[in-house]
Order: sequence, then C-alpha cells, then structure tokens
Amino acid sequence: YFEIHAGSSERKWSSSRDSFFDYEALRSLKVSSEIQCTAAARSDSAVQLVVFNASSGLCAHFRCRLDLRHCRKCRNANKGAQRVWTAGSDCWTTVQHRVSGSVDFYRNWTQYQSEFGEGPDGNYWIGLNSLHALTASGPRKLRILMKAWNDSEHWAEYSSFSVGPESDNYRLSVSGFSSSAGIGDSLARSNGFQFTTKDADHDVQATYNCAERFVSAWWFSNCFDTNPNGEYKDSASAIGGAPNLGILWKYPFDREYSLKKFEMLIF
Ligand SMILES: [Ca+2]
Repeated sequence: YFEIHAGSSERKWSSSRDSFFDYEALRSLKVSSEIQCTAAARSDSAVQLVVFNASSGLCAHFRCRLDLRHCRKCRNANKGAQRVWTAGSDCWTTVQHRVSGSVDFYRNWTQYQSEFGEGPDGNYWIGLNSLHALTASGPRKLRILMKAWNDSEHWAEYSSFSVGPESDNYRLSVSGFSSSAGIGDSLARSNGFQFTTKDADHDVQATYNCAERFVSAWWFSNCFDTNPNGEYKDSASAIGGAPNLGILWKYPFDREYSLKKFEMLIF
C-alpha cells in the first residue's frame, strides 16, 4: 500500500542518466509503477535516486555515498547508464579534478584562465574566468572529494565560495567549513589570497614563487595547506616523499602524502 501525495512539500523527481558511482543501495521492494517507487521514497529524505524496473516490478532506493546530502554531478550524458530518477534537478558542477598523471597541471597564467584537461570525468580545470563568472552573482557552495591510497573517501565543504575578477587576480573568498570525520580545514590558509602561477607571482612569500617551487598553481599565501594542482604522484611515490610536492591536503594527511583522487565541485 502506497499513499501518493501531491503538493509543495513533496520532493520532485527528475529523470536522469546519472551513473550509480556516487550512490549506494538502501533497499529494494516490489511495486507496480514508477510513481509508487518514488512515493515509497517520500518518507526517507536520505533517498536521492530511485530505479524502477517495469518488467520485474523491482524498485530500488539509493542514497549518496559518503553521507552527503546531495551527490548528483552535472554531466552532459552518462552514455549507457540506466535511466533513473534523482531527487531534484540541481547538480554539482565539477571545477577541478585529478584522477591520474595524464594531464600536466604545471601551466602558466594564460592557461589557468581557461579550461583544460579531459573533461569533468577525468583530469580537469574549468578555468579562472569561469570560476569568477560562476560566482560573480553570489557565492556558491564548494565541495571537495578526496580519495586516499587505502581507497578511503573523504569530503570537505564550504558554504561560501567565490573567486574575484581578473583585475584582482582571481582572489579567493571561502568560509563555512564542514567535513567528514577526521578532515580539517586545509583551505583556510588560502582564503583572501590571489591566484599564482609559475609566471605570475601574487603570493606573499617574498623570496620565491610558491607555484614554481611546488610545481603547481593555486591561491597561495606563504604558501599553502592544500595544493590540489600539484604533481600527480603514482602509488610508488605518493607517500613519504619530499614534502609539499603532490596533491596535498594537510589535515590530516600532512605534507608527505599525495592523494589518489581529488575533485572540487560547486553548487
Ligand atoms: Ca612570491
């Protein structure tokens, strides 16, 4: 027996081609229609995705992995993915992503102003001009997803994120930190600082260029507690090498640990 309510308090479900990667199964049940499948999810706010198989009558409910409230990523098409329904039509836009060493991130100012890489599913940078444009009308949420070499996954979130204009060298404003267990605020040290590349030193380290010394490009102060655009290290060299080189998030990984995967998304 399922009660179906229409009304403003009910969550809206949108058809989607999301892959299941960011979700984990909560339960499955037998129902007779997709409407019943979504209605059955109504009382459980953790459910963020539903799948209904019309031939078997099987309805499955999924929630976001990592205890996130909302995990849907903006993607043009996940070709081949099953047709599913997700709660709401909003999604998180990937602005930076590291998954391997196949794209060089040690680039100059002009290159960092624009998009480069393999697209949001691969190694990717959306570009400083886009970051400014996306946050110019008001701050957005920033979410950071991290995967360590033991395959544990972690997140950090900032309730307010914005990037200034080119005339102010894309100054970063970030605040409102929260995170999964054990993750500390490693971006605070970059708050209020301009962007620096190897050919454009806007950091506050007087004797050298932080981007040049740490083979990266970032909102450096003197210099950083996180270095997402550092060199990608493979499993053999990611842990225990020279400090400050690699994809760092200091709290709690510290400065001799380069993460396996790193992704920044805004909402
Ligand atoms: Ca400097």
